[in-house]
Amino acid sequence: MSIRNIIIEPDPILRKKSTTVETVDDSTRKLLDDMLQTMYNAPGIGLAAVQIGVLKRILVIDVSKKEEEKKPLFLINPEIKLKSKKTSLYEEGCLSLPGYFAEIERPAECIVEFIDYYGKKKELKADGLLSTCIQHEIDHLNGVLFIDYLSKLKRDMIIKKLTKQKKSLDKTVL
Ligand code: GNR
Ligand code: NI
Repeated sequence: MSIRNIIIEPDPILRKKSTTVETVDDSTRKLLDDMLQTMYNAPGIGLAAVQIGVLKRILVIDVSKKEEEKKPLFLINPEIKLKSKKTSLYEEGCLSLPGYFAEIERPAECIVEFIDYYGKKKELKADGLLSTCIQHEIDHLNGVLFIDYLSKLKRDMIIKKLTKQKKSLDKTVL
């Protein structure tokens, strides 16, 4: 297992649409294991493959609390089957937008169909933080970031600051 580099906005990769996984084999499971380790290391509660530069429809999620036992979820080709009319607000963050947080409104509950670690088709009904996280991660697979739900003014300001951060980092590295 290895920790991979997380891609930070702005980066055109984050805006690409990820492709469907055709078969779940050992290389898929190696990727899932690397993603989980990268997510725990960050630390974060979810990670989409695109965030480590792999344009495949693959997610890892673990919304268990620190004191609780770990509950990793592996979702391949996730598809939202149902979204509740009721919405909820969560303060969202993103490992690709370090240091930025915003309250985002999304359907409170959802039912998601996916393929698991072993290649089996599964269905999951989610609410609370898990529901929000699943929707946040599926957005990544479609090139969408949570800042896309903010006003253009706020979004542009965040992107501008991240661009500056990257430029000054480039200078330190050079
Ligand atoms: O670690 C994360 N926390 C989080 C908090 C609220 C809503 C969504 C998330 S996902 C985020 C990790 C990440 O960027 N996943 O793509
Ligand atoms: Ni994210």
